[in-house]
Amino acid sequence: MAENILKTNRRKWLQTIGASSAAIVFQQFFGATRLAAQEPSVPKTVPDFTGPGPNPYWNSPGQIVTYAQKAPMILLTDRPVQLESPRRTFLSAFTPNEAFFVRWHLPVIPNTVDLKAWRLHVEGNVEHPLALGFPELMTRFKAVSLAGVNQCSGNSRSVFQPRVAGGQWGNGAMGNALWTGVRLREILDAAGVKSGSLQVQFEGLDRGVGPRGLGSNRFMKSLDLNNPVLDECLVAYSMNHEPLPMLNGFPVRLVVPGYFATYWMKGLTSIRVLDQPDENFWMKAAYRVPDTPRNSITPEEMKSGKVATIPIARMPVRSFLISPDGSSKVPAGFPLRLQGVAFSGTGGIRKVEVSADGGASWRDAHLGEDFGAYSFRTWFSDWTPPRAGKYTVAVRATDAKGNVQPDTGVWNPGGYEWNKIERQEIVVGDAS
Ligand SMILES: Nc1nc2c(c(=O)[nH]1)N[C@H]1C(S)=C(S)[C@@H](COP(=O)(O)O)O[C@H]1N2
Ligand SMILES: [Mo]
Repeated sequence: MAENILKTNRRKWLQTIGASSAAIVFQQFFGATRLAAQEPSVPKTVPDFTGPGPNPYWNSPGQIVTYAQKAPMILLTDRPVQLESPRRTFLSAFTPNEAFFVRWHLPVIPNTVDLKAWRLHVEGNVEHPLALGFPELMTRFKAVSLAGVNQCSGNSRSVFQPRVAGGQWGNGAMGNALWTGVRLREILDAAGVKSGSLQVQFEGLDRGVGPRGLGSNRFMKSLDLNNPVLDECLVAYSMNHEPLPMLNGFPVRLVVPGYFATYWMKGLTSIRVLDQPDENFWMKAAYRVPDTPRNSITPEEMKSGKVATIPIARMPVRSFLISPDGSSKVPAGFPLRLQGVAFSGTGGIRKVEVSADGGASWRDAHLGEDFGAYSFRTWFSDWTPPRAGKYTVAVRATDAKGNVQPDTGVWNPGGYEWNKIERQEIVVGDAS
């Protein structure tokens, strides 16, 4: 009896696998006259018609894990939790909440938040300290929505040469969502910032000692009160029309349009107005970059110990080829659609260009819908590889300020702000 159940289940399982892999089998052995009808199987050896494989740096080579409220993600570390989004997540302009990357610094993160007890504290150098309940936050201030890319400063860190310490992210430490919330400015005005104030500090609900024993028991980041980005910041309670997943900062997080994610405080619990510069570990020691062009230096300059640093700020322009990913060899004459996303922290995307010859010649791609200056902008370009051979597809974006993606990398000890033109090898086979 038990054995029978096992067998039935095994057959069902094989059928499911067979159905989903049929397309893959067909793609990889295209040219085969027909598929084996009876015995669905997964390819065991590398078939002749596979490609060179996805760009090995695109995603970090972690194990696939499934956390509460999340789709299968690539595990970078589990304490603190760091999950990377798989490449195909970025085929659309908005990143689904369940596939949105996850990065925490401290090991103890909130599992649940009792909204009845929860308060957002506005304190420090203010006239009227506030303790806002969740319904009060939603109703007392005007609801505002904006599409915005949240990208980790260390996105793509795994390509740095020489290697640097820190989470070895591929390109999947980024995501775009429609954030809805209230303006930080309205909250600050309600509390009344006292004159002589310098910065506003944000603190999250997570606790515990940071990596290598560094940092305080609390994650805190600050922005200068005279920084114009404060007028664009939201305290967001909604992500793509849903409550935020716990791992992405439920119940509210700060949204700092155009800025790297380190400022996008999750599980925001305190907004604190300071009359002294914030010297906590996460401002004074972490997330600082050389005060040089592109925030880049050489390892030798680094060793000299004389490099002045500044807090990391806006994201440089980037673009990505999402599909094809190089895992399939493409038949000559096959009409491919090159597609992906682009964004910039310094103004919307003006242009995306693609190259099929490694950057020797370029042509304009079509841009998808414009969801605002801080959103992902999808792009596509149809391309039919004429004959068999190896092609290097490259993609480069230009933002509204005229910043063009460079063809040189950067280096800094944090492994931050990578934005070199991306390349993907595509192998085209002879189908005749
Ligand atoms: N409370 C809290 N907020 C945080 C962090 C954190 O460790 N704790 N990390 C920041 C950094 S560095 C990143 S990259 C983003 C990650 O956001 P996500 O997990 O929603 O993708 O959260 C930011 N906000
Ligand atoms: Mo980050």
